[in-house]
Amino acid sequence: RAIGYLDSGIGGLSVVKQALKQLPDEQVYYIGDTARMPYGPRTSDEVKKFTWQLVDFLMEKDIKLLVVACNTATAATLDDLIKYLPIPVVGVIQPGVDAASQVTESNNIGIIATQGTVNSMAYYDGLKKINADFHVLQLATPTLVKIAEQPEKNELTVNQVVTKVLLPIKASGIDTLVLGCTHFPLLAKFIQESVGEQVKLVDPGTSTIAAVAQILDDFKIRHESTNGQKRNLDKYFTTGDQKIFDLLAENWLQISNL
Ligand code: DGN
Repeated sequence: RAIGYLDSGIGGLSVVKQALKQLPDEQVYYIGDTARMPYGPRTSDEVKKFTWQLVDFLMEKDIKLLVVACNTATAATLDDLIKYLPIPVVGVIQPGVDAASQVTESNNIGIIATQGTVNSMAYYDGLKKINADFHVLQLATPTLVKIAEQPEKNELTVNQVVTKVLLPIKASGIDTLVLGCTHFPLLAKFIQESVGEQVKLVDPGTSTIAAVAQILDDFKIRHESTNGQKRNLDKYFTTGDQKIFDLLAENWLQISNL
């Protein structure tokens, strides 16, 4: 049985990328709701409704574990999913919180995310719970989601936009920046250039997949090793244009013939 991943679009592929590295023997079923992205500006109820539709789609395919590879959907829906689904469910926020709390040395942590995630205060509250001395700066950066979804990217333009959007982060003196939207690792190179080398970037996808690995072992549902030869069984679905999606996914995951 496969592990199911969902996102509002292609962002969750940044989590899948970590899965292909850390769990090469696990089959991937992915659904991106590209037709209805972005989720960031939507109400929490609307995000919940859409997320459950994606979940139902994946559950029909008999997945053994669900990764909510979208921060906005995690913030709005994770508690319900854990409560009502008969399989293990992993979101991206708590693993991101844990990773950031371990990376920071100055206790000054920045979060870039969608408006929905920022409004939920999930990162802020999670970090404060670990250490009340953490200073947490949150910034909603919806423009970056749109750039990440663009099939053709002009590097110079992307660089200029990212630099401008992240000016407040650069000026804030944080030492750790959480990429609190799964779309952002796709822009990591530009983000790192904009905020400077002294800021460490945290991709919650990495620790999310480490959490998934732990659950697979705890529930004894990890696949036996096939040396990563199962890639042809993976399936990528989108509610939007399949050709554009495949192009972006192939590029990002560096898999040909999706
Ligand atoms: N990739 C999603 C997230 O991690 O929040 C949301 C992107 C969007 O739909 N705005």
